[in-house]
Amino acid sequence: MPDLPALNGKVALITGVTGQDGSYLAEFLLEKGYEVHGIKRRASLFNTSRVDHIYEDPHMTDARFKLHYGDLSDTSNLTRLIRDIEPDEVYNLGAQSHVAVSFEAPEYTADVDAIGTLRLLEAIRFLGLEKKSRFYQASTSELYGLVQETPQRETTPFYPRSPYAVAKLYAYWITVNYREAYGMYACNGILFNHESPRRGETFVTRKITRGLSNIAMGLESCLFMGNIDSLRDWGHAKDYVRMQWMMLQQEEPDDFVISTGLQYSVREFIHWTASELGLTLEFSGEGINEIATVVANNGDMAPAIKVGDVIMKIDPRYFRPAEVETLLGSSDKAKEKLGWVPEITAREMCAEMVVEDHKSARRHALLKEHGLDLPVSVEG
Ligand code: NDP
Ligand code: GDR
Repeated sequence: MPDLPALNGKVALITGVTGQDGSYLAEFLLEKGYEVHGIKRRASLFNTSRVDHIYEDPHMTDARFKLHYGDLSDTSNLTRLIRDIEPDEVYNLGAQSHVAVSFEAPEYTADVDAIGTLRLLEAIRFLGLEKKSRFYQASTSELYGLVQETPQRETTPFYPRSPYAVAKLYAYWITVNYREAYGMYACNGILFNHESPRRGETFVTRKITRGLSNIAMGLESCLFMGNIDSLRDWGHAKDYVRMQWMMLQQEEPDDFVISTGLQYSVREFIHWTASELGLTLEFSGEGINEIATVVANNGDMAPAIKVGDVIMKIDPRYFRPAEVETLLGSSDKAKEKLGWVPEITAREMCAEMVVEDHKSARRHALLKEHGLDLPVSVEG
């Protein structure tokens, strides 16, 4: 990364550094002068594409961004890393973070998302670092699940609706417990959905921006969706990682809801994406028979699409055994105590995501035109 400021003497450790938030947070902390350590998992293919642009050759003695192999399911690995790094701040962003997948892999999700958090907290305590290492836990609006109050705030009762959310409930409370029991500086950020061009391809916003961009360029023919009536409070990941850092800079540790206070349906997000591509859609039919048909194609971003094409259908495979129908947060506390407000709207974020996904769809289509056809994964 060019032109980093002088080191500020602080050392951060990020679990989940190869994920959406981890990559933005690593950038943010480097720009603040931190030395940043991240935990990456061993994989059979390269899995560092989100942080490759800030990666530094470890042979450089002054490298400020360092990656270590590790896993939240491995106690001795985590303890050794914390002993060696002695971080001032630990950001626990690592998780099996897909709600639908947690129904397929509930035990693994509990091990990584719940017990993984305990492993980190115990390592800090066991090593006697509880007065040095501040701890941030990536808590979630999924804790509210079957919502008990709208908008949801720090005092709203939890009602988790998936193995993911139940695991995160444990992580939330063990973080509070270590704060109260051992005086640790440990905080929960209860973050509502946040997205970006770096969002994983199987989360709904990215599935839509990527899927419709591919359809626009003739690489796919139809987007298959689950519950498009679902309502979410979507923000931009860049705004939200700023808040993760702010939470660890206070005098006293505390828990905060981070949200935009605005709510949209998945169907609206499909409309926005289509509109960024110059398309007008009409939704018709009901329930599992609902479809989206193109009624106008203005502009040149979607050369493969004709008026009358059906580009979205419902596939019940994407329904969840228990759904979180609606989420809407209030970040009044974050605004009052920390002065945090989001800067990027959901609509602006959607536009940014479409630009990036359309760029890669165009590249892909060009390769295809020249006989270099790469497979497009449409599962999500
Ligand atoms: P991602 O899914 O993009 O990233 C998850 C990260 O965790 C990846 O780096 C992944 O590694 C890593 N990871 C997965 N399993 C393990 C494991 N066993 N050991 C170590 N690392 C592991 O998530 P986001 O960046 O979107 O979210 C960050 C955190 O915030 C997560 O904990 C998520 O649950 C939580 N959250 C996210 C919200 C959102 O809307 N994005 C909202 C509220 C909370 P790999 O790259 O190898 O897969
Ligand atoms: P969520 O995000 O479950 O809220 O968890 P996701 O984008 O997966 O789903 C949002 C809503 O869209 C509905 N939906 C679909 N979802 C997916 N993935 N694929 C589809 O085809 C589809 N069709 C409709 C879902 O049913 C849901 O209602 C995210 C994750 O980042 C969590 O880690 C985080 O804790 C929460 O946000 C806050």
